[in-house]
Amino acid sequence: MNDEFFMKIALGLAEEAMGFTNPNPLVGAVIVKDGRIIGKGYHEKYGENHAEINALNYAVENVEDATMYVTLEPCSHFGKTPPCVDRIIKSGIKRVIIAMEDPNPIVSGNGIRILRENGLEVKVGVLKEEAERLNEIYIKYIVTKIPFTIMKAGMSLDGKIATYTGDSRWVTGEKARKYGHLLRQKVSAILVGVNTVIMDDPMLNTRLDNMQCVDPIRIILDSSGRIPITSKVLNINPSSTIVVVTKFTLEDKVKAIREKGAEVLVSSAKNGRVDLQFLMEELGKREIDSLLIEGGGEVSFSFFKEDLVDKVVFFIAPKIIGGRDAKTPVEGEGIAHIKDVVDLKDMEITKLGKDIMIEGYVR
Ligand code: AOF
Ligand code: ZN
Repeated sequence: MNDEFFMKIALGLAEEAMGFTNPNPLVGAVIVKDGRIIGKGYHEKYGENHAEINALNYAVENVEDATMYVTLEPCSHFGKTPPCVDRIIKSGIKRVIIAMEDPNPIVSGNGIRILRENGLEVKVGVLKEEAERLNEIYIKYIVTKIPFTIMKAGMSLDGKIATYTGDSRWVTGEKARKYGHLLRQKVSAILVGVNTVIMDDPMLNTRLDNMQCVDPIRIILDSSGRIPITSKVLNINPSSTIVVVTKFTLEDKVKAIREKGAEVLVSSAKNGRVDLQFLMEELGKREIDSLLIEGGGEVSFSFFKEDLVDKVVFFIAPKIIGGRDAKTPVEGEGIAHIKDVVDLKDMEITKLGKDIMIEGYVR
């Protein structure tokens, strides 16, 4: 169908800005007249023009009587920019095709209503599922102010993330690891436990060829302050690192971390560990709309236990590692009964080189 054809183009445009708009949505718009595209635009960067305005500004012909395809309901409020609906109405556009309603409480239906009240023809719901998936982060954050949380793991077919000696480079292949970097691009922050920093000393930045990368904020859970002062996250771009400690961390260590240029967030404690509910609210306040959990197994289990995971992305390599002491993606004390386990839905399988990626959402 024609509407779906043009909406797909608008969705593709929206995706171009992945990583640059958080905590605002990814939005694309296409203007069509007599079956031809005469304007295209997307929300390129947080705080800048909305997609609709860019499409109007970049239009190569008079847009009067044309149709606009936009992946999110046009806004009706004065924010960083004036309301898009006013500009659309003024432009003479006749029809507006919208993929999804804006969950933002200050818009939510008002944009659609105003367009209709001004005599424009409005259709809502074209490629809605695709649009909702594209903005899964925004949809959760704008309503809850808690980050959308993705748990990621790379493992062998027998479910190990490393050998029993701790060797983990590399379990999955290059394509899967590249996809992992796309996930880092998509989110505002990456979170790991201090054991991962001690064992692997990761950089936790985004590395993608032929693409402008945005490095996420790095969050290290370190309740008793064991992070090595020499670790990369404290020495390379330390201002983007937040070390989350509790009152069980010595004042001297807090001072030493701060002297490196990283932030220390003193969290309330729960059973001697960082209180994750507190942390999530705190991150939400800092406009961190999304979080990628990259291990280890103890940290991942804690997030599941507190019901704080929204999505899982598992990369499975065609390898058997074995070993009763080899680490697995989710550890902790585990769950006693099958009736209580974490249930997933909307599972999707993609082949990435020799590996398989499985994505799903927590029910
Ligand atoms: C965007 N880009 O293309 C559209 C948005 O912070 P502001 O003033 O830019 O407003 C952000 C809100 O505008 C956002 O939550 C959503 O409700 C609406 N639409 N936002 O950043 C866009 N169309
Ligand atoms: Zn707008």
